[in-house]
Amino acid sequence: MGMDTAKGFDRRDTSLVLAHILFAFGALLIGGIAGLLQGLVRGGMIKLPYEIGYYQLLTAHGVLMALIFTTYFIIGFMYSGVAKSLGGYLLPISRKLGWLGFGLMSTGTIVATILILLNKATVLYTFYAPLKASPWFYVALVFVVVGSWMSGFGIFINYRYWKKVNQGKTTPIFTFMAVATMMMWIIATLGVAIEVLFQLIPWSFGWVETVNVVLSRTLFWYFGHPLVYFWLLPAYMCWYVIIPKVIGGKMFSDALARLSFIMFLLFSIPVGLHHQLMEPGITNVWKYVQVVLTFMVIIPSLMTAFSLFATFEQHGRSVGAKGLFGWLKKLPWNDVRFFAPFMGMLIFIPAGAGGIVNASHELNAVVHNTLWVTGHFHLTVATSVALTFFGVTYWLIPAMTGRVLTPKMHRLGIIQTLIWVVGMFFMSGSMHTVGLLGSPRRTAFTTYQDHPDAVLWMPYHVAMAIGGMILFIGVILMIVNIVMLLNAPKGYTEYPLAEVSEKAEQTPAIFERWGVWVGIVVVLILVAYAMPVTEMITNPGVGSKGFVT
Ligand code: HAS
Ligand code: CU
Repeated sequence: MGMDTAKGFDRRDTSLVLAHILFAFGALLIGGIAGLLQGLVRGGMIKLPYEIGYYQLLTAHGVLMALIFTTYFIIGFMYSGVAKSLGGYLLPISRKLGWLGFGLMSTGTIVATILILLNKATVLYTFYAPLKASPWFYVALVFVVVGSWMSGFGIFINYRYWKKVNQGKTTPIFTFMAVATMMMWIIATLGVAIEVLFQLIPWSFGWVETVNVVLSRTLFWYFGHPLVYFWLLPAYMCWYVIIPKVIGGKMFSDALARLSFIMFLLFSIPVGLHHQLMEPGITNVWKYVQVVLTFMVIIPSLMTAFSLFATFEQHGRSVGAKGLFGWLKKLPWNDVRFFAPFMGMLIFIPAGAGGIVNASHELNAVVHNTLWVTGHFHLTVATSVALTFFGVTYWLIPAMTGRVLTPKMHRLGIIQTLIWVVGMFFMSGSMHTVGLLGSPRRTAFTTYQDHPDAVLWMPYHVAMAIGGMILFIGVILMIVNIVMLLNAPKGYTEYPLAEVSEKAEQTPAIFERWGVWVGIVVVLILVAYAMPVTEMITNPGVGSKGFVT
């Protein structure tokens, strides 16, 4: 049935995957254009024509890059790996849910993008109240979220079916990780769904006059923090399961990898208040509790770093590496499937350290609402995650289309990666530095009446724009690479899923007792959120009218 042996995949699955991946890169291109322009505006280098606003571009950039590019890529990647690891094809019902999700998300994306371009939704990607968008923008967001749920259900159903036919067997790790990530996603999106349905939609239609701002932001960050792990975990899936195979080695430990995903499921959600440390109206105790939990969620990333070093070293030594760092030489530096994600890992070390700075209450007072934070997330999501997704693309597209990755493509991919890293060094480096000097985020070009502080900031803003220009070249080269991949020579490209090292421990069966984990998540959420949210509802203060920029 439609099984294409040259690819080892069902044609109907590959078209579902490709639709998601190509849509993702379309969003990256449009979001990249917005990013370039806003960088140049902020650097004082251009003025926007046709009454296009800076904040309008900033909204388009954030929504298309951070929300749309990521979500489409992630769903496409997960469906491909679930199909591969569960026997080569998807259940028909899962495939249908995947397409239903794609349709709903695309409808939402198109409507939202049009509204942003019409300047009817200039509310940035966090759509904080009291900034008010057209109600249809929020309705469009509901389509995107509900669409992603459909794809999540598709994965769950396929997984349940596999479990039934393979009783007693341990689920292939790729699918296990996809299930954990989607569970986290669904629990997390409940928060934003409540915010949008019960607060923002009634308020923007004018059915109610005011909105409880603190509550809306808390519901947003209940979702917004796990959102960043929804981006990160698929990158970790590549680091844990794909990269060992690409370098010719094995996974260091199956159990450790699964345990880290369970820890992400447990600790990703009850930590959103670390985005609201500087906000009034939330008792310090609850900020403290959530900062402690934030430090818990750092642990699985440290475990990941450890596993990766172990994988690299174990492989290096198995092929004869000597000395403390000899294994470094054994890594396949001219293989883009390795090189791009590796640069992502490398950059995640300073990126994660920056996150730990943010999470520390006193230091947060220094960096909050400055360009430092913008620098932080351009290293995390826009470099560690994005470069990993690019690295996946180089083999995923050929594997889906029955084509091969040529040496020339490897070279182009490595050049693309280097351009990205250099552009980000300038852009994010300047953002971090000028953020420490106090330059605010979410601000168009201004000289602040030539205040001495602002005079100091200007060179950094120009360096940011130069980095942005380099990055834009990186976006264009990535799109060129994708077009070339789609036209690469025909042939077989393997889907690289690693095996586990013989030295690894057995995987405990408790890891798949989802009921237990979800139960603990619910308890943690109640501990972290029940009291502060109750306070916000019973003592709402004065609600805010909407503001439109
Ligand atoms: Fe963050 C703000 C805290 C991780 C994204 N973050 C943001 C925002 C975004 C974002 C988008 O506590 C802005 C939201 C907005 O618009 O307002 N973040 C953290 C912490 C972590 C963290 C504690 N963030 C991420 C990730 C993101 C992301 C991941 C996207 C993907 N973040 C914050 C806080 C704020 C914040 C506050 C609010 C700031 C404010 O005031 O507004 C941690 O998860 C980080 C843990 C990571 C590590 C690194 C482990 C290293 C690894 C690599 C190993 C490398 C190898 C290769 C093996 C501890 C795994 C090396 C090989 C060699 C040979 C050397
Ligand atoms: Cu966070």
